[in-house]
Amino acid sequence: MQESARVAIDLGAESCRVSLLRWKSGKPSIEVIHRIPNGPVHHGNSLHWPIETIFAGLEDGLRKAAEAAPEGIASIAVDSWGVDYVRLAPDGRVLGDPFCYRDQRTVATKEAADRVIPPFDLYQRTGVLPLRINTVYQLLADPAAGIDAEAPWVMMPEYILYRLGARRVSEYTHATHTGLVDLKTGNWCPEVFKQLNLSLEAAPPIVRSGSVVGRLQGPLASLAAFSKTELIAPACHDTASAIAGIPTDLSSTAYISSGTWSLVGTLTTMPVTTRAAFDSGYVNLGAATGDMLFHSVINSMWVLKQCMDSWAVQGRAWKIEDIVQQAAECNLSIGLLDMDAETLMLDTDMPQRINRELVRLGFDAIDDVAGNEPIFARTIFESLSVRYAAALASLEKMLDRKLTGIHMLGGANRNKLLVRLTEERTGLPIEIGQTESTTIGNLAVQLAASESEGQPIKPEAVRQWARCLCQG
Ligand code: LFR
Repeated sequence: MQESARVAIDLGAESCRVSLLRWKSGKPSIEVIHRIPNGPVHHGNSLHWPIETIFAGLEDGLRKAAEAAPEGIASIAVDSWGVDYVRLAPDGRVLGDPFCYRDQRTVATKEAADRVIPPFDLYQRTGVLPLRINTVYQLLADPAAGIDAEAPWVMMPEYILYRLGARRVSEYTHATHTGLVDLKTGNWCPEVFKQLNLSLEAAPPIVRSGSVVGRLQGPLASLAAFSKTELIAPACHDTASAIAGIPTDLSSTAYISSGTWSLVGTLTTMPVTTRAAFDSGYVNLGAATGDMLFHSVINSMWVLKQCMDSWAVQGRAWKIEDIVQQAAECNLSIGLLDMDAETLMLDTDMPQRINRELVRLGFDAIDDVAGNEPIFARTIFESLSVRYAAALASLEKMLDRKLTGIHMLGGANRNKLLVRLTEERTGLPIEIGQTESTTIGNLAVQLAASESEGQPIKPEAVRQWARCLCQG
């Protein structure tokens, strides 16, 4: 009998993918069966995710998967970017489109929270840097937007699972990015909820990566391929899934997972919450395999994507491959941006934001006219590679570990220029990993869960499945 298929759903800030794993003569084959564009949308002055459009697109993808896999689909698992969540009405329906983390409402709530719990204290308790985007500051901002602070919430990928028939849960790796999980217990930190006057009852129970959280229900469940489909919480945080998808040992290697954000760091067995780690901008987040992701969260391709969107509106559309190629040929002396500048995290008018930043830092502005787009791109890549090198230098110092290489994942794999600049600035060789490592990690956790008989998944099993899927 043919081995059952499995579905991995990866929600991305720029596009969402439905991927299908099938087995042919014992060999895995993974196909992106459906892709839907995504991006935050403006409702008046605020930024949201179009949840109904996303869900409808995923349903289309799941129907395609059912058609393509007559052998049946054993499980579905969902991961996404971190920190955003959906609030639910008593009947389980969504209380409006969820906010996007870039919405500026958290500027005020973060300041208020910092007065109650100093950021370094919160860091020592939760391992999480006080990034404005974190769930904790968003939950605090809900009442001002007229949202009931007692309304139950659920993070985005767990919401998709919930809507497909699962119970409402918060998966551990993803929960750690909220800023509300106690590093010592791996559970919600009741003191932080209390000090910030947040409702602990509104938070979902935390479950381990690889937990079976229900069976597919509703109209899709009537399709033959979905008659026995389990819903699994993978590492619901996409970065944790991406790292779970790396088949090689990371003990002396750093990872750079590069997409909308770049995550630059390595795996550690214990959290590191020293002053130096805090000052260098390193977070400690849960990994699917029991250890910790210790990395810096760096604003990344968002900046270029925003520029490209703004040029496209003016009839200056570029393909990413073309702009990268021309950026590689720019021989100008170029300014360097501070990639952590708050203004570069916001949306709209990115070329102007870049120019204001360049001038603030003492460099010349770039004329925002047709033909100069690759200069903007080159400026972004140069600045990113400098930021990567700084992050890795402080990593070596903090861990007192010599790094021997970098494992690079995600979209940047296609960007030879960024790879070259990063090698030059860091002096480290780069091993190019999978572009879709998140999907591999999502599936590896599903496969490890399927043989764990309800027990915690074994790190070795996840790595073994990742190896198997990468070779497929
Ligand atoms: C990457 C990512 C990062 C997280 C950022 C915001 O997609 O999940 O890990 O810090 O998005 O949620």
